[in-house]
Amino acid sequence: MTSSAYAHADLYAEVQHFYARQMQLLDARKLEGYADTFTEDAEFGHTPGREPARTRAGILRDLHEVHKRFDEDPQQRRHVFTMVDIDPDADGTIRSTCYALVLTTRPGSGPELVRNCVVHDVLVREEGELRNRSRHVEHD
Ligand code: SDN
Repeated sequence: MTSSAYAHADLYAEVQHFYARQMQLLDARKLEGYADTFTEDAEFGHTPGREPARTRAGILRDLHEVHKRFDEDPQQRRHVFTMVDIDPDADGTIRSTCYALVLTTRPGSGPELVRNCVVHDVLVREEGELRNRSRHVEHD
């Protein structure tokens, strides 16, 4: 394979690392930290039929609302990103499509696969750091 085929190998590793940090923030319910990985004007749609959240503050409000249901139904969620395919644009924007497996484990039970998703991201760089400008999650 010519080197051009992996011209963005470093960027690919950086995106993977960004995703790992993002999902560990979400799964640890560090919702402010997770919201901080989006731009101020970001859009985030994660559930079919639910209006996407807009702006970082709106995303944080939405995540707190979605997580309220876990108060009555304690479970540990794990969002596992796989099959990451990135498409960097000349202007530095990165379109990224990947799979997200959403696993949940309730007290006394084994893990369950509860969602099989395709994630459509647009990533940008702010002050040298990757951030989501948009994320749209499709459920299989
Ligand atoms: O951040 C994500 C999410 C996510 O936050 C989700 C939420 O609830 C909050 C990245 C990639 C995938 C997802 C998927 C979901 C699923 C969604 C609703 C549900 O749990 O069914």
